[in-house]
Amino acid sequence: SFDYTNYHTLSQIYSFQDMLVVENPKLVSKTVIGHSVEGRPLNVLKFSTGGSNRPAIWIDTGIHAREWVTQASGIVFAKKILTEYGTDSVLTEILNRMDIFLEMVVNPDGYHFTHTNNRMWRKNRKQNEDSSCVGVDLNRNWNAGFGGRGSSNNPCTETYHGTRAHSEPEVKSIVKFVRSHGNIKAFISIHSYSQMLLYPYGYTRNPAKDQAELDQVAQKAVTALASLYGTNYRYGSIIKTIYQSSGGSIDWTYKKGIKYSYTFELRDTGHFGFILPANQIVPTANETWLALKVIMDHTLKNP
Ligand code: 0X9
Ligand code: ZN
Repeated sequence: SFDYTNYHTLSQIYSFQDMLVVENPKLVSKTVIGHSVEGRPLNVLKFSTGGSNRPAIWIDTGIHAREWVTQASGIVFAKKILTEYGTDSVLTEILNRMDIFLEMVVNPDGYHFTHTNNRMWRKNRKQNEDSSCVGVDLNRNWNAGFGGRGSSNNPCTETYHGTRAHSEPEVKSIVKFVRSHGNIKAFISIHSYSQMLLYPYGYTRNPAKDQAELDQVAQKAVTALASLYGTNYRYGSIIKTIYQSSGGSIDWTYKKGIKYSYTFELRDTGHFGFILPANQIVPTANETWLALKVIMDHTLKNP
């Protein structure tokens, strides 16, 4: 059986996804929403108990390659959804009326590269034109304040935004999926590290029109998270809580009308940073799951 207490290679994660589908065909299926720059599949797991085009929750992990605890937590979330359906009343109610989509490895080329070449790689693996520097920051490539402060037009930097909004297939595939689905009610993008729960905006100091509600739900979510092991999270808008960043995913989804758009920054606060020891994977995922259920439950109850 699968070892949730260790980090895994990309091919191990792909096999895990296929195994889940084989073992739970009534609850989970796999959709390939596109292909990465280097041609790898962009797999999304769909957790559903039926219906058609039900209101849905989107969760993604691994948009930044080196944030290994996020892809590892995505694996734990998938397993939890399957074991808690029918046993946990909150998750059961959610899945009886909504679908959950989980993209565990948004940036497969970058993730592979962190295993083979450079553990600290962040961006995708685009060969930029007129530059020998590789990669676009997939969390600066979205059409929300694209190209603004908190992103860079220099391909050699870690926050290079790319040539135009949605230029990168890893981003464009999600954009197309969100648009064609049309019924996504919460969009949660998971990063590490800093222990923060963030809501729009990142590109402007103008408050989101739903700021009061987003803030209340965030407070409830971080309280649930802390209830397990006492892990302390800060919460607030991206620009006020972490820093200005333009072209980020949840600013785009919020502007598209997905009210419950959130970004997590998982453990820790910098002691290990991106190189979080594997013995923290399961505790990190467990506490995060409690916060995710608060957001999903609120989404279900506020249609
Ligand atoms: O800079 C980022 O993209 C995120 N921090 S990280 O250290 N994981 O790279 C912050 C993301 C919040 N920004 C937006 N979603 N706009
Ligand atoms: Zn990140």
